[in-house]
Amino acid sequence: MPESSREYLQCGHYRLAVAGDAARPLVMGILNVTPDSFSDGGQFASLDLALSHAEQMIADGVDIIDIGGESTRPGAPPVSEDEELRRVMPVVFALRDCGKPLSVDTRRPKVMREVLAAGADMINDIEGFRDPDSLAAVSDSDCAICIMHMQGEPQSMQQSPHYDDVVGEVGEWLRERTSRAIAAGIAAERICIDPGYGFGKTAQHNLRLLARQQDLQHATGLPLLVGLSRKSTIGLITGKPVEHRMAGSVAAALLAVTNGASIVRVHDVAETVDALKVWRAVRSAG
Ligand code: 7PJ
Repeated sequence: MPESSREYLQCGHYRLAVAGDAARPLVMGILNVTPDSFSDGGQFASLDLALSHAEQMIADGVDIIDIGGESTRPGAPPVSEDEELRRVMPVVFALRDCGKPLSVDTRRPKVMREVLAAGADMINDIEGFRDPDSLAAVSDSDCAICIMHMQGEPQSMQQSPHYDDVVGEVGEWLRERTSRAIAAGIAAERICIDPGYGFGKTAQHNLRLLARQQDLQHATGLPLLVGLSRKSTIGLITGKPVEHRMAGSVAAALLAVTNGASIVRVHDVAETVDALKVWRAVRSAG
């Protein structure tokens, strides 16, 4: 990983090594509590199922649990704030002492405030904290934030994504958003950035970003978090439906890490953890 990188990400009371000798690639496990989520079909909609899924991820070696109550798949209908809170809060309360940092995937300042008060360690906002109140909602805590790039809105983002220079534009946007976050009082060691694979991007855009991902890391000097797991670009390359994209997703996670990612957001925790162990063993033998 590049020398200019920050060595750790402050994540609530956790300090996660993300570069330097103490670091290894980290695995963020996806815990959806959305009845209409596009890849696990609401399988974990009930609290009990969500908690047993979390327990399994912990046993499998997850580093961060990312709890999401709003489906952001292309064309998904919006979920009300009350419904989002109703889905997410019980999971945060139940897992707050599980020993792993809890991230919450939300775009709403009110949800951010409530989950942080309940003990969440990280806010993962797929809108990159565009809502004017969202930076204020997180500035008074020591949570980590993930600033993700998205072109457009989830309902329409895949209609006609366009860039003249996707790597340059995404990098510039992330840099600008990061400056705003720092100006709002958020320490740089609390921030990671994400190119937002699949969010207002064609498969060609995603592949170009993945191939040149290191440039994004260099543009900001901040740790990169990336999510490619089961996404449609993997489906397009392999010709596989969403339930058969595990191997393609693990390959993409390894490439993402090779190209500078510090954290990979995945559905298949056990498989990704094993693949990264092999990756590291080879790396450290070099
Ligand atoms: C991402 C996300 C991603 C971050 C989703 C899915 C769609 N958060 N939330 N990065 N994707 N930070 O899981 O396929 O790529 S929802």
